[in-house]
Amino acid sequence: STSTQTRGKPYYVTTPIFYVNAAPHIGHMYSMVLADVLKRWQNLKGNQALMLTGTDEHGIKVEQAAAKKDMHPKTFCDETAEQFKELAHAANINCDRFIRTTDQDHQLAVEHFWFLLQEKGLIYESKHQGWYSVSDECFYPESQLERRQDPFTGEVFMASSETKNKVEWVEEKNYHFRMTALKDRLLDFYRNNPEWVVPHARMNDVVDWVQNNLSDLSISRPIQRLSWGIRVPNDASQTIYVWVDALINYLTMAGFPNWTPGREYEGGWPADVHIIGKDIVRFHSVYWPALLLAVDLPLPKKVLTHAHWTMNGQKMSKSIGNVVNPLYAMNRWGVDTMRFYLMYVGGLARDADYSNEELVTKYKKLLQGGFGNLVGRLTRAKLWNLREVVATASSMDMSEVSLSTPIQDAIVNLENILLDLPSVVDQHMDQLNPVAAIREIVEAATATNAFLTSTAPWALVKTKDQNDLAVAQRSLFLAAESMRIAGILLQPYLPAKATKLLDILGVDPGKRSFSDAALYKDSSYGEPIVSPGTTLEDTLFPPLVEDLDIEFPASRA
Ligand code: ME8
Repeated sequence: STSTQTRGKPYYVTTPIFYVNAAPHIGHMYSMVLADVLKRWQNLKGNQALMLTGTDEHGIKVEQAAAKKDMHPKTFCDETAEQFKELAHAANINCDRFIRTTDQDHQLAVEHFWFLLQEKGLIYESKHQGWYSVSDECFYPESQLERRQDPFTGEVFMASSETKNKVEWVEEKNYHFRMTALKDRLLDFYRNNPEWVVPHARMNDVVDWVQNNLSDLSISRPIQRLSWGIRVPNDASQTIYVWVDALINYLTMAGFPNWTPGREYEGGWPADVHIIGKDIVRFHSVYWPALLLAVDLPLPKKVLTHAHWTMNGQKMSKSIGNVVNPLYAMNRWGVDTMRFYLMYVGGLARDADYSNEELVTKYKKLLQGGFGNLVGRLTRAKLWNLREVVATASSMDMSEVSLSTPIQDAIVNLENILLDLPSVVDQHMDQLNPVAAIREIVEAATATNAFLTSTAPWALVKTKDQNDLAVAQRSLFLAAESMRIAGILLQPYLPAKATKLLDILGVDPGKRSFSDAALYKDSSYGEPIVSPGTTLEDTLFPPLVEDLDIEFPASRA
């Protein structure tokens, strides 16, 4: 991948674009932070990287939500899109574009894509009848429906057995995409790329579905039923299906269709990874590759699917309303605390239940008790000066120092952890597992705390013995190295807190890239960098508001 990088293809990561039918919640922030971490990781390694997020504004669902508020759809979209933008900004998401499907260049990209499909003879017109879910914006085959009853009104209705959302019978004339023509190519692609969908277990469902359920896809709606969307080129009586419109956003960002022949990759396409929730796997792993194959465009390299945040075991959802407002949560707990909690506890394979109690526990134990405590021990001790420790210990002749066996073993043990840490973290990132990666970093901090407890440098410096002093400096230096390396590796996760950590340690801002995260590579630090507006007394992980006994309303929106 390094060679493609230098040839000019930036790394390119996307989130889903979010429906603007309601305000954002923690689940949306989770997708954003995952993408942001992957992008920042590439930057840390010196690679150019692009990240895209944005809003999905067309379709029946949004049209109805606007009507409910008696607003013009565009005015309604402007308002909610602003909230998602605010979320991206507040969560420190380093996106290169916030796309809206109402953007002019996107509309042109969608129209162009439609022409290409038509040119290939893959669009035909026919009568369509089936069960449509407005909430999911898709048709379901009879086999995937169940009869449900509204607990309040007693009304009996048909619903998707997967999402439990209501469906309605629809008969209309519309355009179809001859997706069945792509069946063999899709199955070949899956066979040749068995690791395409991450985690792997979700790939099986995809293959199974294509083998057993693939049919042609209805890709337009009569304007009587949907007018809020992009018109079918040359047929003003039809609106393009919102999912076709939405998926193409990933190409719009990459500059499609205004590409210089031979240099198409410059805009980032093909995407390195689409990050999506497990609820939209079929759209991204069946419809999307089918559409791309149809017009001979390269497919995204990976689809990273994540599980859901639940609230008391139930999926958090805009329609149900059991949501945590991320802006409120960040305000209360801090931006990086939230990013940490989401990344550490969130599930790629399995759902995770959101809980403020757990958040507070993790904060205290891992951030305050881990990194905060360690950095405090290293820098605020009245017993030593970190700069002096680093300078002395890094040039120490160890053959002159006598180490007890337990201390010797403890040093070797921690050294081995730190020698491996950068590459272990990098491998997890390569496998799109930032959860496993951050857990390794946290474990290194835990090991470092245990190391300091066992070597007890604070006791050694008091004995006035020269050898004891050397041993103390030696072990403090190793602990400082651990924090320097962890601080560098944490930057993609906790951009502000990791920067502060490295400032407190006095690590030169020019020495904070992935290649600097090597044991004993840097001996120039130790003098704290005090940035404007802060003082040395500011703790890295201060007590949470919860600890201060201030009354706050429940965190629900
Ligand atoms: O599906 N836990 O938009 P959407 C974790 N517009 N993540 C969650 C979540 C939860 N409880 N709820 C939502 C759409 N998400 C389409 C996508 S893409 C071309 C079009 C996240 O507003 C998750 O990433 O319903 C999910 O896939 C996305 O929000 C869906 O957001």
